[in-house]
Amino acid sequence: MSEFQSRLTRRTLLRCFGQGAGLLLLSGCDKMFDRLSTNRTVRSVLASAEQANRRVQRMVAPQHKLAQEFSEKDISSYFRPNGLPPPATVEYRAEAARKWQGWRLQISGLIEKPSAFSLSDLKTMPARTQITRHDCVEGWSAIAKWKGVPLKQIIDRVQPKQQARFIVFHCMDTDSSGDFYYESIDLHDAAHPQTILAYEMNDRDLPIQHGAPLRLRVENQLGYKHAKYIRGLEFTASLAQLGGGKGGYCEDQGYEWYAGI
Ligand SMILES: Nc1nc2c(c(=O)[nH]1)N[C@H]1C(S)=C(S)[C@@H](COP(=O)(O)O)O[C@H]1N2
Ligand SMILES: [Mo]
Repeated sequence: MSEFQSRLTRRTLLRCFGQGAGLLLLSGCDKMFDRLSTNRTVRSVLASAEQANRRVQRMVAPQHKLAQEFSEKDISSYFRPNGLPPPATVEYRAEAARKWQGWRLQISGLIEKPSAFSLSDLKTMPARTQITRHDCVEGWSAIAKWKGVPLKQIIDRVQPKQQARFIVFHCMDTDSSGDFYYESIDLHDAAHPQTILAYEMNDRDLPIQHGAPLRLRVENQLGYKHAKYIRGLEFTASLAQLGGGKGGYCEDQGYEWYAGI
């Protein structure tokens, strides 16, 4: 890796997870993964430890375990916007100015009914509101109220094929090298009652810095799983063919795919 590339990677990581405390953590991680990526045995041990973590969670909670919900008085007065900057394209800004009238949530992949939903389509579906705590891997948390469509309803409408195992969230924001943010969860977590596609935060339209027009809330996992600036959902059987092959932007840089809390 050239010095320029390694600086670029480090800057990307910092953007992904913020600054300050993250710097120490991530520079350690960065180095560790440089070494680990050349060591296949260690990598497969790590991967199986991650699977074990998911298996243990599923054993302890074979049904859906609900994340704690809070009351209005617990809502944080400040909720830190984090990650990559909002999409900088002309199209994104123009759509924001038109209140997303031309934006569509495109749903593709291993489904019987490929679909596209407008924001008002989503808003006419039965909604769920929840006050939950967001935990970022970097070590900060904040509580907010989220309103959106349970992902389960979308799943029921588009009818996944037998082979579908994951939902990939394609986002509109990119890092400095032009790579798009993306994330994925399995169909089990996607059907969790608190997993919602949120279009409101604290009784207002989702603000741009928090992922307008639509973001994921997957309350049993860490912050980086909560994809913002969503443009499409893709149902897949595997994650290998996307991005760096690890199922998400942060995962491609060494973070766990299953970020259970
Ligand atoms: N599209 C996109 N989604 C993203 C990120 C990002 O950079 N781009 N950052 C993730 C991280 S690390 C966190 S902690 C949360 C931050 O959400 P917030 O900006 O509402 O605090 O979004 C997650 N989802
Ligand atoms: Mo995060």
